[in-house]
Amino acid sequence: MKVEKWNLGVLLCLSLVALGTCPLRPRAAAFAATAARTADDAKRCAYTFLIPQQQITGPICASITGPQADEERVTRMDISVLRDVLSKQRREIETLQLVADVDGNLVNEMKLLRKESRNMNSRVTQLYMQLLHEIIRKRDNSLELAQLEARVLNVTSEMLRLASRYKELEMRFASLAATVNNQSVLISALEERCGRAYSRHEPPAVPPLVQVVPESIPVAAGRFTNEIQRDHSNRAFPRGSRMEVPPTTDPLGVPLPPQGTLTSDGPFRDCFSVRQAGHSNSGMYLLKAEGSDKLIQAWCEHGLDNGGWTVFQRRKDGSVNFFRNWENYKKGFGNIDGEYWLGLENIYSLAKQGDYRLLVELEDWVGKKIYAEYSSFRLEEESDSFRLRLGSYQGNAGDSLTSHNGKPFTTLDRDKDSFTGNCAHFHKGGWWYNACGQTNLNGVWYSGGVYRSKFQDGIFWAEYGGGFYSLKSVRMMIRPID
Ligand SMILES: [Ca+2]
Repeated sequence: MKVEKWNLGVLLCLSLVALGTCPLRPRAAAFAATAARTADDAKRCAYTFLIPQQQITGPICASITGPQADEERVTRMDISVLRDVLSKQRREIETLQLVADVDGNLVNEMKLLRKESRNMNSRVTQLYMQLLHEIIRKRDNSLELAQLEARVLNVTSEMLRLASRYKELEMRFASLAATVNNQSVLISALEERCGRAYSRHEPPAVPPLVQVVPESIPVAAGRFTNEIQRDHSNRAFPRGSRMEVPPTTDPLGVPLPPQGTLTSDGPFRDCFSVRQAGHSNSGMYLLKAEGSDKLIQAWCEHGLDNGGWTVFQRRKDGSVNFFRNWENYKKGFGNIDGEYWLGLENIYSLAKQGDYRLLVELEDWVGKKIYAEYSSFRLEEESDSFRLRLGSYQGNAGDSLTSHNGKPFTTLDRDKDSFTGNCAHFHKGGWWYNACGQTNLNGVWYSGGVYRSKFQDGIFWAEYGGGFYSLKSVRMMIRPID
């Protein structure tokens, strides 16, 4: 019964479809008749449907709205278009996927590159810093190098200079050595001749040694010493009979003179005039003797016995060689503020201006000062070899100079003494020798007092210490008689 009803419905439907008013919905129609594929076919209804036998258990619904419009129908073409579109979209999606994958790879790559770039940047910065450091270091190095080069150049030039100087000195040395050699030869020849001369007559003449005052030489101090010494404090030299003056003070009881300098005043006729002009400082002054055009630089001593003393000879430290020839003794030599000899010419000119007296000041190696004063002093002119003219003695040093009174001056190259040989050779200095004498204040400056030598060639004053005691300092000075 039911089957019949279903079949009836289908038929009805088909007929309605034929009329274009099939009540079945497209889905239902498709479901019901898979064979009806196209709209044209449906319109024609020329198909035979084989509907399976199905038991209808529920009510059969018929559509009351009628079939849908054609444009809303899904056709095979639509589906195919759709499929095309889908496949196209799928391809596009695949393409996009591909692109996306590629992009992703690119992004990763980009990230890696960025990271690498960052690393590279830091590396570049590091290298840049290193480079900068290197540049600075090299600049410093080049500066140092330049300095070193300059120093090397300096040292090289200095070396060259020294080398040339050395060569020069070597040549001079060679020349001096040759001179010395020649002189040695000459000396030996002369010695030989002397020997022959003496052997024919009598034994070689050596000047008689002046008396040594035995009691004046301290035994404990060591008798023979002429080595250069700096410490003389142990060289005691007591001389009992002449210890009236304390060792540390001046023989005339006046404090030691201060050092002075040459003033702009002057020239003066002598140091007494300097003193009278109001100058009370001892020092160098410019003098000009009456009747002479020659200016004389001399040391004026104003700290001794009211001052006004013109110092013409001074020994104090052995800094000046006094073993010199006539010309030197005539003109003068040495340093005005140190050891010096004013010159026989100058002494002569000064002393002939009036009546002068002479003061000889002596100092021993314990600092004791003694003096010998002569009431008058002058020299004869050069033609008479500056013969010494002395007055009477007074003082505490003993009179060792009177024996030289009236004697001409002798130097190593001008022998005017009364000895067979030249006293200046034996006593190593110019002096008014007799044959040869009791004193020579122009001898060798021996340090320490008692000295050892073949001849009495020290600065000795026989009456004070004997011939083998060399005084520490001496001064000879003149002043007009009051
Ligand atoms: Ca002689």
